[in-house]
Amino acid sequence: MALRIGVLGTGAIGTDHATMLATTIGGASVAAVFDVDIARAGELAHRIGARRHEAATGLINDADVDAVVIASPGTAHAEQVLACIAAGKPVLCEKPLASTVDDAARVVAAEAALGRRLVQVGFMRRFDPGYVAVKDTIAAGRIGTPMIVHCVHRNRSVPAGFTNAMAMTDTMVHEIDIVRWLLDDEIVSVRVVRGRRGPHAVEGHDDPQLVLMTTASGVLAEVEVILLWPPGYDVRCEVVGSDGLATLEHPRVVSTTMTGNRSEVVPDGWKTRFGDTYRIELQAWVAATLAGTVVGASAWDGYAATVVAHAAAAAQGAADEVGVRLIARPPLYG
Ligand code: NAD
Ligand code: ISE
Repeated sequence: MALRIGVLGTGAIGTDHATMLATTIGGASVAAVFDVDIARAGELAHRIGARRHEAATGLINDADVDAVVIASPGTAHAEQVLACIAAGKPVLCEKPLASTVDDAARVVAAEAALGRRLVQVGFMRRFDPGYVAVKDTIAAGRIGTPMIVHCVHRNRSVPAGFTNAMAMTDTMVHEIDIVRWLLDDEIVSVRVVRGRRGPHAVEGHDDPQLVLMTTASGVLAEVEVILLWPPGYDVRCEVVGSDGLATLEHPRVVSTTMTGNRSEVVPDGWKTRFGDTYRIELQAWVAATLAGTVVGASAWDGYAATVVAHAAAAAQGAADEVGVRLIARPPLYG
């Protein structure tokens, strides 16, 4: 029988996830949706043949909902994940796990007290074929000892209301997770430097910013973050090892060669760049949930990323590096 899924939040990514779950993902059906924007939720519910709920808790506790996808804003995530844990329902929560370190720790504590994993955090890059190949290359020892990671995260735009801190907690948080995952290492300190403002920088944003993170084993991870870069959405990653390089290639659908010119399309945003990655992530989540297991980033990973992201936000205004302090990792997370 198909997994009956409830989707909380039917905005940009919630609509995409719900549509994919209803139409493309094997073993899945969308039973119900909820959004505080009732009209938006109703339109989606009608289009995909799901029911619309009046409240998030109603959807989570609905006996005809087996598992939940959370795609509401980050500030709503922790309470909704906690309600899923209380109801014993598997949940795929979009990043970030929580909007404060305390809330992320509450989620870890609740899941640890339950004694079994239910939470996957939507760090979809862990399912991206390119990032998986980089990880496999490192794990096979082909580049020797990893020493430095170079990352680039250039957004073409960010939504209205996006704050300077969100450059760390909403955008750079992807690099925090990917560095921890690629290296199987914790980040212990972070430093942020702002650069010369370009003509496109939004008022209140330090744009661009360079972030330098150090891991427990001493690897340096450097990230260029630009929130508004009109040429295109551009995500890069290169790991420098003692004996080689692992470089993430841009997924290329087509390149055109004309007289004297070769070109390829540049993605216009995360939907285009990672469209197939979200599909792979959702399929893996559904398959694992039906099998009674959990894959991908755990609540612990979501917690650790939140701690580092908030240290980075604190470092935006600091001259020195900011240290990262994690609580003890509960045995549930290995
Ligand atoms: P959005 O603003 O387009 O959509 C959010 C929706 O949630 C809106 O429709 C809003 O009305 C609704 N909402 C607000 N409060 C709610 C609540 N308490 N319960 C249910 N719904 C509520 O935002 P988005 O771009 O879709 O982002 C949603 C989440 O997904 C964010 O956490 C964001 O960081 C994450 N996201 C992740 C990726 C990724 O690459 N993994 C990409 C985009 C967004
Ligand atoms: C957005 O929420 C995402 O998660 C995208 O993957 C990221 O590139 C973007 O910066 C975020 O705002």
